[in-house]
Amino acid sequence: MQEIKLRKIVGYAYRNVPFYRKRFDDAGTKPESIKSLDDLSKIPFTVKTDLRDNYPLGILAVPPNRLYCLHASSGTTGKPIVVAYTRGDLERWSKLMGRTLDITGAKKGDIVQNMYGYGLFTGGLGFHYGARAIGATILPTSVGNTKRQLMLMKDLRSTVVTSTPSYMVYLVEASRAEGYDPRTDFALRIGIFGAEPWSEESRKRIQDGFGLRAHDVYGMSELYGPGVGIECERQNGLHIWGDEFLVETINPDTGEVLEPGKEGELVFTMLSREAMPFLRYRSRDLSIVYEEECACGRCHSRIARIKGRSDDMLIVGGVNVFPSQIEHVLMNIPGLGDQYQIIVSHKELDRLAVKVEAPPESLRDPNMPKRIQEDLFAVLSIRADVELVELGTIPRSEVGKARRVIDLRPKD
Ligand code: DLL
Repeated sequence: MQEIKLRKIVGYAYRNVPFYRKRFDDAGTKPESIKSLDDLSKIPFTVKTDLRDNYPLGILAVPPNRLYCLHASSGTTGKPIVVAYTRGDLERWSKLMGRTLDITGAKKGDIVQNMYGYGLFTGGLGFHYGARAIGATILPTSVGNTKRQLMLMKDLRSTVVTSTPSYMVYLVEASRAEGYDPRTDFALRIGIFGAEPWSEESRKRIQDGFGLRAHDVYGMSELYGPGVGIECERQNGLHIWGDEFLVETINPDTGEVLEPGKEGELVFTMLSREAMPFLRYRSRDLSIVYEEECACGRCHSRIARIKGRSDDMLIVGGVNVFPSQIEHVLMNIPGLGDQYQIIVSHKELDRLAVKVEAPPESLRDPNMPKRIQEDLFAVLSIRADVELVELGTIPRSEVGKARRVIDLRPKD
């Protein structure tokens, strides 16, 4: 099935997307030469900056009037990347999300409290479609408003919860502070957490705190959104839905394809995406692919929990932040120095702070920090604490460069 779909999608992308036609032609690869899975490595990679270079919709394979939906996520500079879905894409994604919920044991009769953000981020709507697909009852609380989340979680007897893992770890303590006993006051039995890296230690805190089973879920906007991979009840690696995604690992420096079992960067080929077919898309996420059958009996191969990134993208409270986006904003504001520092910390929740050098006139300007904060918010959709400091005060290394990113978050 994968080979049939691969041949079809390669021909489709070549015929319908000038970007792919050029890529193939430049690489001297004929679509007809992709016959089996062994030929996958002949296909040139696609990368995030290809989306930026073709902003907003240059990689479309269908006329714009066939699009049913658009989402967006962080680009590497001022503009986001935009991803598009036809009606068929939305149906496929909904089915995948239904399966993603089903594998965790969620079913009709469950109340799914969906604490992922609704909007341009794919998390909220992705899980919404999935809950609809399995006939569960959806409670679309979206992000934030902790008191209300907890009140509804208790009063409506939510049984399944979806959110970033860091927010759920926070809720363990926040619920106690609000006077709840998280183990007895709530009816949660399943939690589905992803969109950012987390650890076994966080899993334990969530599971012990709320008395539920916590599943890791992986995805990204370019690959529909959440639902690319999900842990089954064995909680031993995330199954990648093999009828929709081919997964490879490569050496991030050389692009060389690695054997299963070796750690590298994950590369995905979508097998049926209509609006925006992604061929050999470099995720920049580091992991390991396991092809052995899982003890659950499913034959969809698995990946290990994401180990990190092969680029400098930060994830702050589930939101993707590229240091280059922050630089782009700062450089577009007149009256600032060119040295800055990005400080990420964690106190209950993730926090982002930006320190930037400025000449005396700007230091005296009372509106400057607010303006920077607003411009950063317009690009990142998160509020950063902004501090202006005198020129020359951000420490430089011996080669004269400032250390741009300081991540003070505990590793667990
Ligand atoms: O984060 C989609 C998503 C929503 C996944 C809800 C899971 C749950 P993006 O905003 O495009 O999409 O960010 C994608 O987030 O390349 C990873 O670096 C990171 N990421 C996603 N899931 C995990 C995970 C959504 N389970 C980027 N563990 C990806 C670690 C994750 N990192």
